[in-house]
Amino acid sequence: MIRRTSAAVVIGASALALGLVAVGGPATGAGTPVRATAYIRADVGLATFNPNVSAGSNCAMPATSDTQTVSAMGTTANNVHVDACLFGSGAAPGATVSDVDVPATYEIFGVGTISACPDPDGAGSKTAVRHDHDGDGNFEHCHQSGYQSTGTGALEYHARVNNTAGAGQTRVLFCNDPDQDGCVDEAVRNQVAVGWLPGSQPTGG
Ligand SMILES: [Ca+2]
Ligand SMILES: [Ca+2]
Ligand SMILES: [Ca+2]
Ligand SMILES: [Zn+2]
Repeated sequence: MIRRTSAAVVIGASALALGLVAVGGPATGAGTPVRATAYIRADVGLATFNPNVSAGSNCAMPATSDTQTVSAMGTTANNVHVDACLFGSGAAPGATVSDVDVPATYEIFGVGTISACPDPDGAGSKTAVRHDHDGDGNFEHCHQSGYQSTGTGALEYHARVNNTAGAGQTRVLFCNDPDQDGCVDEAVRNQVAVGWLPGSQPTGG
């Protein structure tokens, strides 16, 4: 971390010498993460609106648990939107978006699956991939090479979890994951939990 900080200062100084720096400090996205925050997004105004999650839930004021009725078989109707941020040592305590753009993983335990793991920059060079390492038909990993680059939700990491299998709990770990093998071995991590309530009679399936 000390080496990275020094490198960032050197880059900042050389850029300053060239007259390119309007504000101080390293560029957004540079640096080493020291803190992660995951939260449940209420999705106000969307079909997936989650009325019992605080509308203001974000990386500064995270809602960390939710109860949700299971989605009907074959649907993602009641999926839960889990967002996250990674912060470097220079981030303000109340920062609501990431200042570090590095590889991250969502990893779930319990029931359900990761139903969405969006590519952070669409056709750009960043990547997102889901894994079902144990072959049980559910995706327990979502690996992303960086935060969402542009648009609504930029500078945050995004995923969705879903469950059609019945009542239970999903624990969602989010972490900076340099080795892309999951969060259990990582120090910079955070989590949320979703409790799933039995639904009405499943349709289809
Ligand atoms: Ca891409
Ligand atoms: Ca699996
Ligand atoms: Ca790891
Ligand atoms: Zn994986």
